[in-house]
Amino acid sequence: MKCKHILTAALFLSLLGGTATAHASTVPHSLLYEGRILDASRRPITTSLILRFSLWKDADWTAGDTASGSINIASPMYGGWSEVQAATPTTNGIVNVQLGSTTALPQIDFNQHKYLQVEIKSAAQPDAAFQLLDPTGDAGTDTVDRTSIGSVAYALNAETLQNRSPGTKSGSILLLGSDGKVEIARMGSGTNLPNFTINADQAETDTVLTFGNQAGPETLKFNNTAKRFELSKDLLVSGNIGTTGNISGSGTLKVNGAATLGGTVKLNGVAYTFPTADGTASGRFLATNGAGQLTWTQPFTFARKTNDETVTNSTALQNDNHLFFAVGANQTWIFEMHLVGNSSTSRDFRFAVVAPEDSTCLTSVSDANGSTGGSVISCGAEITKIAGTGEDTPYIVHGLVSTGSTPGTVQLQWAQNSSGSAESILRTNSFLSAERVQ
Ligand SMILES: [Ca+2]
Ligand SMILES: [Ca+2]
Repeated sequence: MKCKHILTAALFLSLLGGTATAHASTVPHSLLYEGRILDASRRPITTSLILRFSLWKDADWTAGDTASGSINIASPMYGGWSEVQAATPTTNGIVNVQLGSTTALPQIDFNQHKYLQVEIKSAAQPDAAFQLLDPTGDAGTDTVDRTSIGSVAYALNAETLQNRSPGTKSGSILLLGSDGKVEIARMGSGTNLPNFTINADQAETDTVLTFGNQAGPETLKFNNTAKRFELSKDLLVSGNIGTTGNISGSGTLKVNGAATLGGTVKLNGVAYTFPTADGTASGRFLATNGAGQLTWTQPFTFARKTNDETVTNSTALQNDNHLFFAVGANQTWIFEMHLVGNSSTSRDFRFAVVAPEDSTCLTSVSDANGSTGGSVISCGAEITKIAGTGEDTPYIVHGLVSTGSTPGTVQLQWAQNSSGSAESILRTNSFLSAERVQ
């Protein structure tokens, strides 16, 4: 290759456009080539030209770098990029060409793209061979046949930014991993910021924080539709859990420790309101009013005589000292008394069971073998002539009391059926048991 008529008088190479603060993708990925084309008599060439540009590893053009007039892409010094452009110089022979406009420039690697080779030919002779635009004007004879790209193009591949280099040391510029993401190993263990926001631009409906682990990732998600946080697995809290709203779930509520509940408790759709204090004695039961209101109650009651009780010279019914029990309003009780009485055959017994006002009563009395007895169907009515035998004799009193609006006491009364000085006695440990049935 010879360059008899053309040589370069000037050559400039500069980066096109862009600013230091622009994002990398906004930097025009091209280089500006500017040269002044003169002929052998150093007169400007102003006719249209065809220029071929190529990048190389060294400055020395050798014959093997061209094969049949084309760039030999197999040459070990070839940088892997070339393009052909048409250009018409100005009247001074100045030509400006934007490299990369027909064939995109590669990512600049200065181990591969150190030198720019420029070749030209007249546009009027497109079939002619390209002529090397040799900086030293010897058509490739010496080892300086190409132009060093120089530091200008480093703007496309800067070694430093603000005097900081890419790397993994303190102060280095962070490099993205192969997937274009920050490598986990390069991420710090935390941030000094007091607040940290994900999905800060609110571009996504839901926000998900994922925790990787050996079994698989688990997530903490804010479900924007349901307006709630959702955990993909269990939650264990060492401290307390507080809420101003409801707690609901489709699973089983398990409490290994104590549970404190206030207000009502709803079971199987029924709301129960519990008493605000414990029962007044052992053995009390909770009873409902049919509307879920629970109260402490004593469905069974018991009383016994703690000493003998004696009546003489009286047929006036008197309260037994021991055999009575309390009843509430609107309750129904059944009772049974097992008595051991001793009255002479001439004195006998009479009995009655009294109850609060508005109550109804049914009472019967008999001895153990059924040889004497009687019954009444009103409260306080007397059952007379219950025969005495002159010795200890078992008697049984059965009955039912149904109260009205007045609570009070159901009381056994008794006396001699016929007055006399002989003692009529009810013995110690005679007893009653009563059961509330309504
Ligand atoms: Ca050479
Ligand atoms: Ca040369």
